[in-house]
Amino acid sequence: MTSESFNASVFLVDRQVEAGRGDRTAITGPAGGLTYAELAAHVAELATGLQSLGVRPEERVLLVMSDRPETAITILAVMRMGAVAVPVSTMYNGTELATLIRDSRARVVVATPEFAPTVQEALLGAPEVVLFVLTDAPDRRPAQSIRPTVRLWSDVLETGGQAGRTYDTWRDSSALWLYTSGTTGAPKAAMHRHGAIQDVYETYGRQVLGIRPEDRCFSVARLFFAYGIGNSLFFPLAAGATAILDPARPTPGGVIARVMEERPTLFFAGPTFFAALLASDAPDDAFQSVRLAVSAGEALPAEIYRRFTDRFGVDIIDGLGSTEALHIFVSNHPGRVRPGSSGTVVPGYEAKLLDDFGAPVKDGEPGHLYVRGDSVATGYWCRTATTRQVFQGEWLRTGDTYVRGEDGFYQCLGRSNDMIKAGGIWVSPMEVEARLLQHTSVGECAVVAYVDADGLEKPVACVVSAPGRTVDATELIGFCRDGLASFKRPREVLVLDELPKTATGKIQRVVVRQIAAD
Ligand code: 3SK
Repeated sequence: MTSESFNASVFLVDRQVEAGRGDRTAITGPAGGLTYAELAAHVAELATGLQSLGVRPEERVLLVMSDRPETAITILAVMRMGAVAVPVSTMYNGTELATLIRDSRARVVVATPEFAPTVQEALLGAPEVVLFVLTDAPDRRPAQSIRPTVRLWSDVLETGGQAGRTYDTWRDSSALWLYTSGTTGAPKAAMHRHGAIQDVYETYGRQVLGIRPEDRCFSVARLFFAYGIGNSLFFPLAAGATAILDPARPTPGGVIARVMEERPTLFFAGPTFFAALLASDAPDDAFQSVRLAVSAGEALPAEIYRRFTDRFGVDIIDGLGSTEALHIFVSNHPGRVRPGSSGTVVPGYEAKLLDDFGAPVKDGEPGHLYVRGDSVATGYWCRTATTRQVFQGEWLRTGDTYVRGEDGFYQCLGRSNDMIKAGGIWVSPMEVEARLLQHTSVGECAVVAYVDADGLEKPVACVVSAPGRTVDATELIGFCRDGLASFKRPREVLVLDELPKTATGKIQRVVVRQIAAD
């Protein structure tokens, strides 16, 4: 219902205080901790402070912030005062950031000190910004400028004083914009409603993760990703649990140290990071505290699942989510995992597979995956043509090709535009990659189409060797021929030092295709 009052910040924080959980830990980690009562007070203060500086409901506040308590407070305060939080990747350079600030029409930018120089550069190309709020660096105050006004975050908090009024947002009010470019294309903002935040908690958070107040959540994906903000903010706070926030850039060594120190019960990462953990010298009992690991971002190859669960003794549930859906809508379930499959449709969502002409495909046949559910974004900001292609009525076109078994389990065949037609038959890159990963010499791989001199597509494998191993291309092709229908085997194997990845750790297949073509 459009005009039902609902504020995601009140749902996530104030509700816990009202339920008598004020003294429980909401946030912990190396950058500091907060109880729910402290979090609620700071969120209210910052919301009031921002309002008193002229920040208005409905306008965008863009955040360039590492994962720390101030970031959670800022996101929640912006939502509480009815403005729209736009957390963006901290990996952009000044020019890229300026493009996003202009695109979002944000008049306010908030940053943590490590990104101050990038933001300062970006502001030269973003004339509409009137206020720049910087969280405190112990050794320096920000330089003042004529435009925009520069304020210290702690001063804004203090100005806020006693808690102000929550803006009367509705379920359908815009709460959060998340920029996505997929694996190609210019970033565009998926616009999410306040209600969608409760929706992802009720569907995936509660019914799949079974998250409870005793849980401690730690996510390798950062707060500026849809995956990360669900894992580190929406799910733990909605459940009255604890979020572990770490401002450091995640590396296998750093994450292992944090896991052993903070003892999370839920651990979230993507296949690339699980592979990196396997390649590290992490002790086998490093994940002792974890009751469940979650993988998303890309389909988790069965071989990485098997190696990780064998070595660390922790089960991984793989799931499929997207920025447009806000979180995961197809997933394996605790105790009901099928390795190599994305699982079944999460309660609260519906999925369908269609052929190229829009007709439903039978179980066992590949089709383009569409999903519907309440958490789906209202569209992309100022991208009408793309919005119409992707958001089709109630249905969201995911851009993935999947096959559904009779038992309702979905298996990823790849992005729809990554499928390879070899000898007139469709080949799933994922299927060939799953076979390659069974070979002990393969650490990571990506299979792409190479167009030969006759204009015909052939699968080519780009492979990174496993630590201490050497790849023998001929042997590897024979290994694939033994385990797959012959037409699916890679015709060539290229050994690379690393695979090109996006900021979110997804393989950039466009770049891999260029490498294969050269
Ligand atoms: O990046 C993804 O694919 C993803 C996975 C889970 C939840 C949200 C997202 C964007």
